Amino acid sequence: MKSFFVTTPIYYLNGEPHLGHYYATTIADVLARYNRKFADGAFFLTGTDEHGQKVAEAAKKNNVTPQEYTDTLSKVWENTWKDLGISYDYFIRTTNPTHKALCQLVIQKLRDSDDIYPQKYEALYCVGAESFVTQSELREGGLCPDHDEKPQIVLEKNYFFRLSNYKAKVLELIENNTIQISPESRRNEAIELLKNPEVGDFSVTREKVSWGIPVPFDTEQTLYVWIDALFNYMSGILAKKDIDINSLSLDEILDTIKDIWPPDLHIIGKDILKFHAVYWPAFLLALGVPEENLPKKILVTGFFLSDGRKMSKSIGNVIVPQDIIEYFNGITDGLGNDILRYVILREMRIGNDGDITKEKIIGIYESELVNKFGNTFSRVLGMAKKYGMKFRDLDIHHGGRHNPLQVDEDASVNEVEINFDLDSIKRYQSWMINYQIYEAIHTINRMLLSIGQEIEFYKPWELYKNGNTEKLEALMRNWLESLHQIVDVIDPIMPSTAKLMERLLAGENIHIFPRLEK
Ligand code: ME8
Repeated sequence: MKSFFVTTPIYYLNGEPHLGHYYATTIADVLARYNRKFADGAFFLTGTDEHGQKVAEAAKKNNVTPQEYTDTLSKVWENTWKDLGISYDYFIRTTNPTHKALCQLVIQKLRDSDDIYPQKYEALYCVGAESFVTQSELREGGLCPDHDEKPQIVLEKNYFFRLSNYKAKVLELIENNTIQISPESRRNEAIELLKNPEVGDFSVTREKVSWGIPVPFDTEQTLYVWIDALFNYMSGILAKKDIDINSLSLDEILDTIKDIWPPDLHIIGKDILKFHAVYWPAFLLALGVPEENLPKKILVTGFFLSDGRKMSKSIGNVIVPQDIIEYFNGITDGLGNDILRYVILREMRIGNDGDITKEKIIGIYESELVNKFGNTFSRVLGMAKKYGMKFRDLDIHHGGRHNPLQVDEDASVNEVEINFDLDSIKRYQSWMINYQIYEAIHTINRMLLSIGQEIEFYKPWELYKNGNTEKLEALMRNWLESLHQIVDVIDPIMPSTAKLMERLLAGENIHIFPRLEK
């Protein structure tokens, strides 16, 4: 059985992780955890993009060699994800020897098949974006659209990739959804790019950038950092499996990773759509990778803004997740990271831009985590305690919640909107299978709301007063089972909270989301 293969972009090492990187990585983490728990397992790959001009310049600024610089900083990134409980299966560095060997095999194969050719040319290059830009893309003042930099004029001999030979095929694969792109607006953008005659053959090597993977057939050249970067999605699996690729063909290589390859989901920011939706499939096709072995889906996130602009290391307007996490760690029992995860996934529908302020986070914390999650748990568990019923004693079977109608056949369900039934879990799963975490969270909120509505409708305090124990027990069993199911569905999104909730259900006297002091 193939596991769900999910990737984040590999991040440039010209700074430390900020909220934008945390966002993409958290989405991947939630989906990996979901698939491990509810489906056939996951392989979750993340890492760092270590070559190229931008990283070389950052190293120089710090008076160290690029290798020393990347060794130190990649550890910072890896440790940040570890500290945040990000459940990646492998952390790929593009300075990894297996990665380098794969890239050299790739460029050699492209040369042998005449998919690349040498050419002299002059163009504009933005180091911040590690990308060639055209005059028409520049902002006012001749600046790069995403960075406060004037592009450099580059005059070099490079090798060019014959993208023009593959554009029609990639277009067909996107139009017939062999490669899915979400949201729709980004799919349309990719289609536009593929129809645009200006998007043509492009340079895949650099002559004057020494910090890169050497081109095996031309000692003057290194690989363009983006070609190098994209192949992390393949080399990451090979490195994890510790496969020596030196005597293998690409077909044999793919055969060794077929329990994971192809990628089910690439999570990327909207700034790197062209590389993933146009260049990446074109390279794979040029290498002879069959259609069914191409990436299945590209999920394109919007930007976190700060002061109305993209939060960016190059611009320097970043918010780091740790500041927010520490604040909430001070209030809760170490749930700061979970709270931030919840808020960013609940607040930003994937694809939209957004900003997160401390006020916004506090608002959502109070209205949902305190008032819905915390409140429902303490209400149900408080009643169970008062009525002398323990979770254990009620013979609760996982997933065996009864429909409230079976509890009281006379009850008029029309009088109250009862949404929490066995379908809620299915609804949650269908959102998650479609990577709609925002909607999945909404479903969980509806489940909590329904428990509250049922309590108001059945008035357990009256049943207790009237000595209607049988009905009271049946209801309490349902509510406790509902809480158990909430723990299951919240686990991929807020794993530490789920653990605390389990302890609560086991009878420990703890408080998950305390109210903030005014
Ligand atoms: O582009 N809001 O790396 P990178 C949301 N190395 N997401 C953001 C963000 C923001 N303000 N800023 C960054 C690169 N990101 C290449 C990728 S992949 C083969 C190579 C996220 O460090 C977003 O997903 O500049 C973006 O695509 C990613 O960080 C990588 O940014």
